[in-house]
Amino acid sequence: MTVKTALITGITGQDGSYLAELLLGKGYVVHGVVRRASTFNTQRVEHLYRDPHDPEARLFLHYGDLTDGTRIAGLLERLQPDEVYHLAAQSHVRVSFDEPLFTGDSTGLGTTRLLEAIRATGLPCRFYQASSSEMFGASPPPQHEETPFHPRSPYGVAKVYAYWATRNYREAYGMYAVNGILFNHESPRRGPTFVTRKVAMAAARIKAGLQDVVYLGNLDARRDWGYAAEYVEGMWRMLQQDGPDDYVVATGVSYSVRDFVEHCFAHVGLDWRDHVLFDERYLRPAEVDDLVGDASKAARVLGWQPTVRAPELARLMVDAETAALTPALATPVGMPTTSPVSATSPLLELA
Ligand code: NAP
Ligand code: G4F
Repeated sequence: MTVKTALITGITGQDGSYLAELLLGKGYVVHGVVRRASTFNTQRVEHLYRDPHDPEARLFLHYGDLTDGTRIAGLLERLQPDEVYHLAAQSHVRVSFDEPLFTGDSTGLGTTRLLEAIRATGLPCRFYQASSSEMFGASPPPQHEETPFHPRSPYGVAKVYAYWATRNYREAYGMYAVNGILFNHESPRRGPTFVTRKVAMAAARIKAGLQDVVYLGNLDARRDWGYAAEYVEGMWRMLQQDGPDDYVVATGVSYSVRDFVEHCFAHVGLDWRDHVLFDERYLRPAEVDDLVGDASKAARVLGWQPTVRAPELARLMVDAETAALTPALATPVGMPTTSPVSATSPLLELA
């Protein structure tokens, strides 16, 4: 049997790490693009990594940045992947209001750099674009593949551009290029400034007596939160079909931020109202009020279905944070190391 080769951009992120696990488990050789930083940013994949001199090694990492198209093209030409999963992006919505140009360059144009490199090298690979429910923005729920886009942030605008670039390369050049339109998905590996992880960390730390309060913004927004480990299976299935298409991946159920907070705090026996304070710095200039995905096409065509909903997600994320704080249980769920940032890092306050 031929061994397939995959290239993952954003392998150091939440989804990249789960996808790398999935593909290695299926026997793939996996190449990941890592951007250079002054600190190590590979914590989420360290448990998968083996010395490249080891004949058993099947995960290989390469420096590269979405803003450097020449490097991306060079990697594609050298590695000749069968499947490219393009997950890298400036993925934080609030930060995209602070850095709209960088977000447009990396999250938007970064996709065209990859597509154009694939076209120019003539590589017959399949391409996955990490599209987002944030593209629907103000369009009322439930949202599905035909729902008009109305993005509400520079991030959403950049993702709409990348979505259409993917469709355009499919239509213009016959490429197997798909958009996975994923609704919010979370896990213990979620970045600590996204609301679910921020709240799960706070609930565990407050219960342990390490802090008293957590500051949040809009508690009324509703999100369709699923479990990231399940969503990467949907990505893989999209690239195993006879032809390319676009798919929504979601649970079909939404909860408010307030609901999620309540589930996290109740799980450790606390009343959230005693510990949550408002800070306007966490509000966005424009908000996405209500996201509820209709993933019936993914269920019908891909046979993909989620099993974890927000209340269970809240519990498993709080349990992982509690375990990370408990020396005897120091290996957090699914992770070889603890959080990539300290829970008191000033960076946590920025978004
Ligand atoms: P994430 O944890 O923020 O990971 C983003 C990845 O992109 C990281 O590996 C990051 O590297 C890398 N990256 C950022 N800028 C880069 C650049 N200029 N060059 C190269 N790499 C760069 O995001 P995620 O939650 O795994 O999401 C994966 C993808 O799905 C993203 O495109 C996101 O926008 C999209 N998406 C996510 C969700 C969700 O709910 N999670 C929903 C819909 C769509 P560092 O590790 O060095 O920061
Ligand atoms: O966790 P969030 O920052 O995620 P958001 O904005 O929905 O974006 C995530 O999901 C998108 C899919 O729809 C992805 F494309 C994107 O890459 C990212 O993964 O915020 C969720 C909600 C928002 O309404 C926000 O206003 O929580 C609200 N919120 C309230 N207080 C907060 C906070 N969000 C953050 N990050 N921090 C707060 O303190």
